[in-house]
This record gives sequence, C-alpha cells and structure tokens, in this order.
Amino acid sequence: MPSSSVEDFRRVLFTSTKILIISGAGLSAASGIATFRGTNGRWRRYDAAKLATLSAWQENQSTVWQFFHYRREEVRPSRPNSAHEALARLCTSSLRKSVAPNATVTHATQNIDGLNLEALTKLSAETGEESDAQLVEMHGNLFDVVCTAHDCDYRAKNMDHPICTALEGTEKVVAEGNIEPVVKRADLPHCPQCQQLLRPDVVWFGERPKRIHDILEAAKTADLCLVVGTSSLVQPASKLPEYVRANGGKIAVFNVEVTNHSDEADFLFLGACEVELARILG
Ligand code: BJW
Ligand code: ZN
Repeated sequence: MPSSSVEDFRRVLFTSTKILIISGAGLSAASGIATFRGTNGRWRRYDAAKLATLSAWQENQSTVWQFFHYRREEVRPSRPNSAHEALARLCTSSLRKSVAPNATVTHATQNIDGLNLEALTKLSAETGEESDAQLVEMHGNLFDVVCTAHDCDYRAKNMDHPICTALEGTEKVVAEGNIEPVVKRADLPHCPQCQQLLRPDVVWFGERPKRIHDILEAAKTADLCLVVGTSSLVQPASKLPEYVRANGGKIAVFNVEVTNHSDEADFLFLGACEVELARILG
C-alpha cells in the first residue's frame, strides 16, 4: 500500500538527486482548464481523444482547427495556480535548497497550455533567478504552429487572437446534431512562407512526443518521480514511472482519484494537487 506520510515523503525528497516530474491536465484544473477526459472528454459531439489524431486532421481540418481555436480561447485568460507555483519553486535552485538540496529536476508535462513556463517566468521575475530545471512540453504547445508542407520548415509561436478571422466566434458555438460553423480550408491559418496549411504544433496519437530522448534519459536515471494530475492512460508518459522504479527510484502520485498506477506508487497523496503540492512542498 502506498504511504501518505508527508514526513516520510519529505525525507525521500531531501535525499533525492534526480527528480522527474510528470504532469497532466489535473495540474491545470484549478486554473479553469478542462481536463482532457473530464466531463466524458467531449467537445461538441466529438470525443476529444478522437480529434487528437492525424486521421481526424486529414478528414476534417476545419473541425480540428475549431477545436484548437476553442482551446486557445479557453487557455488565454487562465493563469498558473498554486500547484504550478509549487512545482516552479522546486524547479528553482535556491528555492529547492530547503527541500531537495542535492537534486536536479526534469519536468515533463503533457499539458499544452504553457502554464508551467508561465509560472517559471513569473517566479524568475520575482526572484531574479532563472530556473535550472529542464522543462519539456512533451505534447507540444497550443500557441505553436507548424507548416504541413513537407518541404517547408516554418514553425513559430503564434499568440494571435483570434489566430484567423474565420475562426473568430466559433469557440462560442455549442453544435447540436451535425450542424457546425463552416470554416473553409482557404480561410484556416496558412503558412507565411509557402501558403500551405498550418497545423497546431501538438502531438497527436501515433506521433512522437517532443524531446523523447531527454525524457527517457531522465526517467532511467531519476531516483524520485512525482506523477501529478494525470490519468496515466497515455503512453509514453504512463510508462515513465516504470523506468524510474526499474532504477530503484521512488514514485509519488498526486491526484484527486486513484488511477491505474497509484497502487504501485510508494506515496499517494489523494486530493487536489493545488492544495497538496503547496502543503507538502511548501
Ligand atoms: C486532478 C485534479 C486536481 C483532475 N488535482 N488531479 C501508433 C498509433 C496509435 C497509437 C499509438 C501508436 N504508437 C503508440 C501509440 C500509443 C498511444 C497511446 O498511449 N494510446 C493510449 C490511449 C492507449 N500513444 C501515442 O500515440 C503517443 N506517441 C507515442 O507513443 O509514440 C511512439 C514513441 C514513443 C516513444 C519514443 C518514440 C516513439 C503520443 C500521445 C499523444 C497524446 N496527445 C494528447 C493530445 C495532445 C494535444 C491536445 O491536448 O489536444 O495529449 S491525448 C491527451 O491525453 C493529451 C494529454 O496530454 C494526454 C494525457 O491526458 P492527461 O493529462 O492524463 O489528462 P486526463 O484528462 O486523462 O486526466 C486528468 C487527471 O487529472 C485525472 O486522473 C484526474 O483525476 C486528475 N485531476 N483534477 C489533481 N485538481
Ligand atoms: Zn510552409
């Protein structure tokens, strides 16, 4: 049975040398962003997981762009919550000293909302110290776009609001039945270099997560792994704790509910991570 002893966890944290944080949608729930599989994981009449595929994109670029435009609009007003802030402190050398003085940190987030980076930037502006941790947005970022043409290397940050005029207002539509706003392909975001269609630079099923080698290396050498707010249903993120365990490392799960892997954890903190991480990490 996993332990929920804060004292024992803090002892393990204090002697750790390589920490891997794996986070998911529950980390941003308190910032007002819907979890991926929450409320049955649906957007309009679609299963969100089915829209996160290359085949959905190939079938209907307009619908997929409307989904991502909706998500950009959802994220835009949101701000990091106390869980992002607690992790940001753990990712900053001088603030980590009192809890994990000998550790380096890698944070592999599955979230595409950019809130972990925002929390680090905010903390760095307050302390004057840059984070020394490695932050990997392994499923990409909602505000990055990439050209779909094979012979074009265009890739950029795009904070435009809206990303294109044809998508404006579609985020408010709750489509009933099969009736949906029509946004023509020609009116979707296009590449300024070659005029081909742009797509969100996020990782769909069957695609390779970003910087996967850095993440696997961190998992194979970590002696402590914090698994925060993820259902642990999606590979390879769901497999990373197994690598940590194979190396003799400890696993601590922070989730509002028991998940697939929580019974294999050494520590389980059941509760909202925005409360638990602040309470336990300080
Ligand atoms: C709280 C809380 C609070 C709530 N406090 N907790 C070829 C074809 C097809 C499939 C595959 C293939 N090759 C491999 C696969 C397998 C596939 C897979 O895993 N499928 C499973 C469904 C079975 N994986 C992949 O395809 C991955 N690629 C891959 O494996 O490539 C091969 C490779 C690996 C290694 C090296 C080289 C090659 C890619 C997966 C991409 C996933 N993409 C998505 C969409 C991204 C863009 C977008 O967001 O739209 O990522 S799917 C979706 O799931 C999204 C999420 O990041 C991801 C994980 O979800 P998450 O974060 O866990 O959210 P939820 O909603 O599921 O859970 C929230 C949790 O929070 C819950 O537990 C709550 O209880 C909790 N919670 N409030 C604490 N306050
Ligand atoms: Zn292009």
